[in-house]
Amino acid sequence: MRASHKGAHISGAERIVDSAAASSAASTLVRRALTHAKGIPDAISLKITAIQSPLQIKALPVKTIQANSPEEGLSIACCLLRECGISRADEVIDMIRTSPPMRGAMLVDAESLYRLDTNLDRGVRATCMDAAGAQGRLPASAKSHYAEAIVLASKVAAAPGIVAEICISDDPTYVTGYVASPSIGYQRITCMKNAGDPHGGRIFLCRGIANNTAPTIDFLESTPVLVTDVPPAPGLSKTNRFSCLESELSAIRQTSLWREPKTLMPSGATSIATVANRHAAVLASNDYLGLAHDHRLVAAAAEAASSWGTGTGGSRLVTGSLPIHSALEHRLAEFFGCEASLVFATGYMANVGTISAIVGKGDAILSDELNHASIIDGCRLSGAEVFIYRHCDTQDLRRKLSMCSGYRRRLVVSDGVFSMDGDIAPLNAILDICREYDAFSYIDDAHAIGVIGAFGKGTAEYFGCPCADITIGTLSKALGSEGGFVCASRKVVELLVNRARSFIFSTSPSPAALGAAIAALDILESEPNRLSLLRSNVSFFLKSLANYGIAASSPTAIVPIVVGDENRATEISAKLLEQGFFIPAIRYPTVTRGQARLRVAISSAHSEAILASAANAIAKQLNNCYG
Ligand code: WAQ
Ligand code: MG
Repeated sequence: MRASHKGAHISGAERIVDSAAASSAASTLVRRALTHAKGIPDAISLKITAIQSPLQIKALPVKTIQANSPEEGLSIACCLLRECGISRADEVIDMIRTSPPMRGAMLVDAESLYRLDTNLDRGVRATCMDAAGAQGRLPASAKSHYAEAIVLASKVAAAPGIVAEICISDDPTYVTGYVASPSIGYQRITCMKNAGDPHGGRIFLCRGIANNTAPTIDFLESTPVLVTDVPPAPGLSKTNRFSCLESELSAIRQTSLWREPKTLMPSGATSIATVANRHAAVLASNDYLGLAHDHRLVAAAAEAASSWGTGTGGSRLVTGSLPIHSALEHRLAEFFGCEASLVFATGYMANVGTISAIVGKGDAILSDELNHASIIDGCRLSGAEVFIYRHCDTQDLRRKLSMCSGYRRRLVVSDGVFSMDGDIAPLNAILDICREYDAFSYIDDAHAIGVIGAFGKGTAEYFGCPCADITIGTLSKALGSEGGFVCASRKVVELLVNRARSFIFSTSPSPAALGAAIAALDILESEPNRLSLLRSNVSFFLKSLANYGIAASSPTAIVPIVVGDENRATEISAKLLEQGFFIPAIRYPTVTRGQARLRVAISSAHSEAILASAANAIAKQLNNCYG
């Protein structure tokens, strides 16, 4: 097949197939002609020739060599040509670099470097060849450089008198070329020219045929050849393909921001585990009420799994909504006193999906500077204009919001309890400001639920004020399960079902997680003593720290102990683990640079003995480091 436009060549390709497959091969080639990147042809010529039993030739072995620049690639090619016995290899490289555009290859004598082909504008064309079997076949439209080149090079290497071939593609986007010969095989070189350079060429180097080139040219142009055992298209070798990642990784290592999860073997209780092979008290978990190991949650999860299965099989909109999904949502709406609720697979998804569904281009978001990453990501994804106000600074919020009257919608977003600082957003003041400037209010109560408020209902209950228009919660912290949820009006929830992409395109939470969450809400309601235990644990821990002269405060379960330097925070955390306390160091980007800290998470499951010894160990470490 040859396709052209106004006489100019666009594309060409050939196939060798059984006669029975001729018509389908023909239509494949025509389709390719019509969809070639170089343009739409005004003429396609298709020639079908009958051939008898083509010669079978085994494909050359393939190897890929990484080159980082055209200079490097060409010097590798030069070395490979020398390996093939071409002593004037550097002159061959010059020839191919300066060759005029041709449809075929130069046939060059390896000793004299004279051209032996006679049509200097065209060169010699290797044709009448194909890969045997489906492997290595041309895709219908796009040309596969490798698949074509390995077939051509394998035929050329088998031609009488040919000792080596060098090739650079004339495709400006394709910089990989090769040197091939019967002795060295097919050696791909990943960079032979700069991207964007349309220059390419081929040289067939030969020996001993200067007086009679006919058998060689005849073989190249007219002998039917099927190339067998074509190796599949090679990627670059792994080491090369991933080497750019390695430099990124080593950069992270050097900035002392390297992260690696520690293996944790639970003991059956929230407060104790084996962490990185060390028996340790755990002061890291958001399981604030010690429910994740409560036998009633475990039983509820098991029961839900046995009734409803372990997985939901997809998004609720596609594969259906289980009764246990709506059971939990009714329970959540009832517990938090809102019209409706919607469960997401994670709290992260609840934030990302909800924010980007509620606001978009033409809207304004006012976001506290210390909001959780999932809020930040939701804001970015929404396409709304984002204005950051100073942490819990209602004056700054009001000033910025007052300048947003020109936007379609305004949304004020804040954590209820800030995840790395443990302080509480001034919700009542925020609600007043939202009312004044006709803005939606949005509170993420992930670290508030099960922690603050008389019944653990979060920030609104804590202040005794109405809920925000939209409240986000998670099932995964004080509720000991997994997943996120939204509490809002029915309208908001209906909008989310239709617009929140993290809801629409995620598999819905598993029955086990939902069952455990329902059990957790029951316990939260029936055992308010857990909340008071958590609170007395927090104040006991703060008092213990104060006894060592460490000023820390928190109205919630999160006690940040700011160290500052990232390295030092990591070191202290590692030392504490050696002494049997798992207290993570929190660093940038979770907190501002230079604000690295130990984040102590208190649970009702901690004993006072654990808290006292943890305070003691922290004090020793801080004194060591400061001293
Ligand atoms: N016979 C002889 N020479 C040819 C032929 C042919 N059938 N087709 C092209 N040439 C010459 C012509 O001068 C071109 O300018 C030059 O070769 C390059 O041709 O493993 O795409 O078709 O990934 O652009 C190498 C693949 C791809 C490396 C080479 O060559 C790999 C390529 P192109
Ligand atoms: Mg080309």
